[in-house]
Amino acid sequence: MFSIQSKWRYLFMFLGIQLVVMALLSREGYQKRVTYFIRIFRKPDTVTLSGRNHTMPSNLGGDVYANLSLLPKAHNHGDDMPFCPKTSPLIGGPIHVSFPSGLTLAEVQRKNPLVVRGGRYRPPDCEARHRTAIIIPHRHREHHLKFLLYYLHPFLQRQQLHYGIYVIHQAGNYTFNRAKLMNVGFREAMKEEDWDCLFFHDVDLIPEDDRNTYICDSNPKHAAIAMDKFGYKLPYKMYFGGVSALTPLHYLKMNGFPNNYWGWGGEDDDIGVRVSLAGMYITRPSLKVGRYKMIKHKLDKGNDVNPKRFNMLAKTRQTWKLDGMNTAEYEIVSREYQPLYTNITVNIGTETGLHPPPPPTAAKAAVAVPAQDPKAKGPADPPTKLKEGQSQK
Ligand code: BGN
Repeated sequence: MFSIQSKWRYLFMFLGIQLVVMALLSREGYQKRVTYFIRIFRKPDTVTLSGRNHTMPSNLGGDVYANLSLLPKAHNHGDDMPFCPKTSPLIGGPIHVSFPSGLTLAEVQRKNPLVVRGGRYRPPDCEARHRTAIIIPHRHREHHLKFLLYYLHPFLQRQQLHYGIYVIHQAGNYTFNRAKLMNVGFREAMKEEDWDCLFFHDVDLIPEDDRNTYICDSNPKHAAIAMDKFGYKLPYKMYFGGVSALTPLHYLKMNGFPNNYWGWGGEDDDIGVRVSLAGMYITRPSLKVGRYKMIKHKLDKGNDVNPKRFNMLAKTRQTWKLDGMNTAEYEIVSREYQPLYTNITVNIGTETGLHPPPPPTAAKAAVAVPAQDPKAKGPADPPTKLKEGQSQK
């Protein structure tokens, strides 16, 4: 017969063992439940390191800089660094994007202490699995660039990428040529480092979800599938504008991008057509993830709509091998390693070439009308006519 005292002893022992077993078996589940309850009491835009807040409504995105303060303050680049995990634990899903006034580049720099000269970054605590170069065609958009850098740096760090940001700045005032600038960016970036993926990125598009990973697919990827200006939908099936990602091999296979689209429109469609002419197809992230906010702006000076784009686009099948990476002519004006990006200023010439001859009217006047002979003055020259697509500037 058990005494009352020994009965209690056995009961306590039994309960104790059961508790230990339960704790061991359900450690993972228990942690999840505790995290769940903790998260309920947190502010909605706090992004956790576990990155398990993916179901957050998209209008309640998190602070893009959350998590990053937890990274080691200095690099630990020894030989023994492990590879980063296949899915970064810093990923947080939707990001809150707004454009506060008063932001400065110095502030962006302060918030990104691990970014080094030229806008390069490597994860401090693991060996990145991917090396991505971001190519940004640019002219007179410093205000947009500042916001893009503010969001893009932490966005890429959360993805644990080894990355570099290149701003390709078109020199002079001649009509803007986005696709040719991207050819320049490709060649100049590849000269510097063995990038395995290149993201061709408009300066005014801010990614709104860090599950949109800036790594390449087996085929060219169109990343900006859902922009706010198109109601977060693809405007048309073949759309390839905004942000796209290609490996060096994809790029060379399609002979890069066209060099002769001066002004707004059509060049991205040409690039999309090149993808299929080169025997590849376009991949895309999901609509939920490939979301972008566009920074509002007026139509650029020097980037008028290109009226030739329809004709040119109709001929891509005949022209893609003759015009592209193999014919891109340009002159580098300067290469500056800024704290947050590499700034490459380039002369890409005009529609008539890299060193266009002086305007015919001026040349004719110099030959036919000697300056000192007023009697020799012929009828007045007609006003110089601007070429199609050329800026008024
Ligand atoms: C399209 C433009 C693209 C532009 C998108 C979105 C053309 C060629 C017409 C045959 N394409 O219409 O360049 O990115 O709109 O704005 O204009």
